[in-house]
Amino acid sequence: MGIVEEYTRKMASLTGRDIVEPEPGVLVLPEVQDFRRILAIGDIHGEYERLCSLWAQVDYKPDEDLLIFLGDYIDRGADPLGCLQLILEIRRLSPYVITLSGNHELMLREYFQNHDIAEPLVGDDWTFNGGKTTFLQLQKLQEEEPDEFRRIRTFLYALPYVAFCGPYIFTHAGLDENRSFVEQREEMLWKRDAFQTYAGNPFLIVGHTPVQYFGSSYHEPLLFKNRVLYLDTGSYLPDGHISCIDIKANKVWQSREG
Ligand SMILES: [Mn+2]
Repeated sequence: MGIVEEYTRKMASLTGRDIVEPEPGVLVLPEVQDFRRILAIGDIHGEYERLCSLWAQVDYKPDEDLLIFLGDYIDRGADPLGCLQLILEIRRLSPYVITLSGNHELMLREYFQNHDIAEPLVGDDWTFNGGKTTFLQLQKLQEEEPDEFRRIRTFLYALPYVAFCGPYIFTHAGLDENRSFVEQREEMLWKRDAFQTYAGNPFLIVGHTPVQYFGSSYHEPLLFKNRVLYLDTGSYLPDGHISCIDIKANKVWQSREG
């Protein structure tokens, strides 16, 4: 059974305000009417100043809002650790702050399958894709504040891959609605072609592929006819932003220059 059919059925049997994890990596969230706003934030990539300038505008209300981070908190920008610590602070405010994994968090986890934080940095896919600053910040943290390092590490290893919420699906990069979760678990963090291949139901919200990929003049979240919304607005690009959308009201906030 495909992922959409399977979890649409599971959602139908849910009651109350529980968050259910029917299998590791999959979250089924309460219905949309339980929240005033459904907020999603796209790729961040270590851009701490931009994240702060976005967050200052959102006016997040822990008792009323559902907030979903779409992954890629680390790598490329100057302060990935600052981003992780701010996201952890925000997460403490409510159980309805969801932090999905991006492919960069996946690359980090794969790196540490073969390498140790206490040893010198080794070149691999992750470190060549912007992971160097992340590694060096984490290495310093491990030396100076081992408890804080463990808190961050625990966070990075416990990120779900996809969240279902009523008529919406949130994941980092894309999905194939006809395949099961296990058949596409990692691919969902890398896929770029959902704007061509996705059948359109439920509404799919992704990051990963900067809107600038579709044309250099794009800076705002991009909605395709097949109901896939691309929310990565090039966080680390010179003219890029980090974006937050309220899906219900179709309102967008973006980071200011910083
Ligand atoms: Mn990505």
